[in-house]
Order: sequence, then structure tokens, then C-alpha cells
Amino acid sequence: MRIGIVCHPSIGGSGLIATQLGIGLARKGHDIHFICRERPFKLDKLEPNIHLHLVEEINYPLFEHPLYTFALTAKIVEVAQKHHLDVVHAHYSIPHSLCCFLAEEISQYKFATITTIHGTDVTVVGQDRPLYPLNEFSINKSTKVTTVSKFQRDYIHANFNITNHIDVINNFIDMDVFTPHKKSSAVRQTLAEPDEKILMHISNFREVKNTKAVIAAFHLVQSKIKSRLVLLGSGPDIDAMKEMASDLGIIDKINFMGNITHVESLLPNADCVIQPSYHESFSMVVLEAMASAVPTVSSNVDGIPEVAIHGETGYLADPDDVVSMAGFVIDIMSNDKLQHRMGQNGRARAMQKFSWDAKVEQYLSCYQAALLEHRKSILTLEKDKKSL
Ligand code: GMT
Repeated sequence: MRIGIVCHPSIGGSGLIATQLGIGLARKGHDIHFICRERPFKLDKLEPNIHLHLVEEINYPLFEHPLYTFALTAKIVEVAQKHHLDVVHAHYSIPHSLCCFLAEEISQYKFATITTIHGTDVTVVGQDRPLYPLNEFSINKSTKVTTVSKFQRDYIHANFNITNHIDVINNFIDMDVFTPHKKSSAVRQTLAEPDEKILMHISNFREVKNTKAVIAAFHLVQSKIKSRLVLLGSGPDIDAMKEMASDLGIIDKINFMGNITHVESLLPNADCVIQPSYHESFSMVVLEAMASAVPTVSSNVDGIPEVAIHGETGYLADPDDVVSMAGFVIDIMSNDKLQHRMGQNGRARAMQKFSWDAKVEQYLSCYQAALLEHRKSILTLEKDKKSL
């Protein structure tokens, strides 16, 4: 198949899944065309059947902002016509789903469209009043719609008037990239003292990630266990976190690492990962930790309980219950056997439920069904035209 993939290239779960999917499909012999503003952060190298089409900004003195949505639509039309794409897959509905719909309407060469809803595209950004009808319209116009957890599917049905069937295809992971084998004493040494335990948090440091709870929980943890907090990523909450850590007198026990594109080299060195998010359709970070055999302490919201299992792969708690979360981290960090068992359970679960190959196959079946449906609807349209 000739497949177009549209995604946000910046660090984040939706871009990561889109990229992994494209690479997986290419390995199965399909022709993959990424259509993005920049090279996706995890697309390290292009194979002969992986192509990257960059969306050029439209800048003109009349426009105060570059017209990304128009530029992307135009690029999808160009790539679809030139490379005869069978399907175009939009990751993150805003604005990608609408751009795909418009491109298909405009293009001489017809293709099926798939939208994968990743989370904040319907929970936070997508609920924005002016955007809401555009989002709902474009999701309904997609030939097929998928999302990443059962929670997210139910949420969409409860909050949007969606007439399409929504397939749940869980996110997935490359178990060879995220692996405990990458644990390295040389790398660990750069993060913490040998007698310090490492608590890690990875995010884009936004309100939804409940970053204050990370500092508050660590404050309690470090009073009981010699430890260090390692923060991977960056975002608008970083300054407030620094201020809070200074006020609590723990700033020198925290490493602010900034954006890291290859978290897989640092993550296996953590003793525990903490993710207290208020919303999380799935949580790739929790899955990455599990694959790396690192126990997680996370909130119990949204799709997280479909990924991590309380008492097995780590612990889950209410996002505002900092005392319980800190207690769980302390339990894990003070009991090597428990830490090891939970880490192994996490890796086994990641392997069994969220392995790459099965999910790539699921997406392929979805594309094939979309293609059939799309061809049928074109035939019906042509028949209707003739009979007029
Ligand atoms: O969490 C974010 O703010 C980023 C967002 C994204 O687009 O990368 O993450 C969402 O999609 C990921 C991949 O499907 C999920 O693992 C995250 O849970 C989801 N984030 C939220 O729902 C808040």
C-alpha cells in the first residue's frame, strides 16, 4: 500500500506512535510518506520506502501567522496526486483530520482517510468551543476513526456526536529499543551518586501532567530515602517547579535535563517512574517504563489502568493523593525484590499486550477496510451521477 502519515513532529506520544507505525509498515514492505512540518523527532533515518515531505510555511506580509493548515492541506494534495496514495492517516485530529478531509475533496487522486485520536485533541484542545464543531465534523468525515484506549473511545462517544465506529488500537512499543539491557552504570553515574535512588518523571510539563505533585511527592520521598529526581522534557511548568523546589530546599537534588529525544538510554537507570497526570488517554511514558522493567507510580485516571496494573507493574493512586504516591515510591525504592518483581511484570505485560507487530497488523486491517469502504462510496457516487 502507499500510505501517507500526517503527525506533529515535536516530542510527544502521538508523533512517536505515528513514526513507529510508519517504520513498522515500511518493514512490512509498504511505501510510507510522512507529511510533516519538520522531521518527526524519532525518525532517525529514511529507508528506501520511507519518504519525508516537509510542509513549507506560507508567509506573506498580509498574513500575520503562517498558514499551516492550508500549507499542510496543499502538501497532502500534492503528495497524494504524485505518489498515488491509497490512504492518508492523520495522527491527532487537530488540525490534521480536517486537512486530510479537505485534501481528499480537492485532490484529483482519491484516497481513504484515517484519523487516530490521541487524547488532548479531544479532551483539552478539542473541547475548545470554537474548535469543537470543526473537530467533530472532521472526525465524522474520516473513512475510519481509531483511538488508543477504551477509555478514550467512551469519552469521545460521551462528549462528541460521532456517527462513525471507533476502533480501539492500543499504543505499542519496540521492546528492543526500550529494554533493561540498556541499563548502564556509566550513564547512571552521570545522573546520581551511587548511593542515591533515582525517581524519574518524563513529560511536556503542562498543567495536565500535574507537575506540582511530582515535586511534592519527591519532597516526601527524599526525606525518607537518599534519592534524586531526574526530570526529562521541558514545558511551561518548569519555572514554577524550580521555584517550588527552591522553596522546599530540594532544588540541588533535582536534575532538570530538558528535552531528550532518546529517553530509552536514560530510562532503564531509574528505580521508579512517577506520572501523576490529571488526564492521560494511554501514557506512552508508563509503557516505556514498563518495557524498560522500571516500576511506575502513576495516577489512576483515564486510560492508565488499561496500561499499568496496580500492585503488579507498579501502583496507581488519585492524582491529588500525593501522600499515597510518595508512600508507594518509598515502598518500591526500599525493597529491591519488590522493585525487581514489578519491573519484570511490567516488561512481560508490555511484551504480551502492547507489542509492535500485532498493532501494526491491526492498523493494516483498518487501512484495508477503509480502502474498501472508500472505493464503495466512490462507486455509489459515480452511479448516482450517471443516473441523474
Ligand atoms: O500528553 C500530551 O500532552 C501529548 C499527547 C501527544 O499528542 O503526544 O499525548 C497523548 O497521546 C499519547 C499517544 O497516544 C498518549 O500516550 C498520551 O496519554 C496522550 N496524552 C493525554 O491524553 C494527556
